[in-house]
Amino acid sequence: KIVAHKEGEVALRKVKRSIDELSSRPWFDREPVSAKSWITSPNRSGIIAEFKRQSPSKGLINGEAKVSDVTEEYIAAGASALSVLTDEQFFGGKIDDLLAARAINAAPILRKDFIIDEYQIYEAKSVGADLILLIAACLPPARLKQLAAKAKELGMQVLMEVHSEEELTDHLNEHLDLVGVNNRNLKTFEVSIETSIRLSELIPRDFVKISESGISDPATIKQLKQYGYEGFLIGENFMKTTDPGAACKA
Ligand code: IGP
Repeated sequence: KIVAHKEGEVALRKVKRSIDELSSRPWFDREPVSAKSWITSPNRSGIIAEFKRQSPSKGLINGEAKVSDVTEEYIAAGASALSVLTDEQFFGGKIDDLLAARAINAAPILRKDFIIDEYQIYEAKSVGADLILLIAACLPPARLKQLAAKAKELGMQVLMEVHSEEELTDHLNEHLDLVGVNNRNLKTFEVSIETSIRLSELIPRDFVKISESGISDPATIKQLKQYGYEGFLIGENFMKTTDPGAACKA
């Protein structure tokens, strides 16, 4: 359902703005920073702090927060990277949210969306994204690999998201930089940290391991570190408060 919706959305966006136009936008020529190095830096928390207004599982999370304020505060609080939802339909985000975050942050920014087409990768680069998300559940392995290669060609890094053993083993390829295990089942919305623990030993060492979703306390992060996780993608837990930046610090 999501993939079908995205196909339509991308087709419309392509009509409005060509890849040539995207390539001539101001941020396009910026050299991306390395998410891998920021996330593994000992001076930072490993947290990839997400800006998320709403979600299909929770509805409205935060309708007030400003993307520029929140992202700046996340980084000041020690976050290693930012994740900005750009999906409108399901998450109430927009591509300009990433642009606004880029304008005031030097830290790596993830374009968080359902990427199914090269066009969206050019679009990500044109607003200054440093890395993109590719979701194994949304893409056949050969297609995912092709899209990852395109992102690398444009100088961005790639985070591949998986939720099961099969997705992981079927989709691994040499163009990926980080592998994220989503603790949330996208079909049932159920969250279990055990998913990260179970899949940890199947992720080859060349990839930085990220645990995604449902993380709400420092003890969980400590536990995940013991299984080799270096990055922790957290959204709701921060965004549901009136001061997401302060929540990230705590
Ligand atoms: C953040 P949480 O539970 O901390 O808000 O989760 C992030 O992992 C989640 O937003 C996410 C997501 C996705 C959203 C993970 N994978 C794919 C949209 C698409």
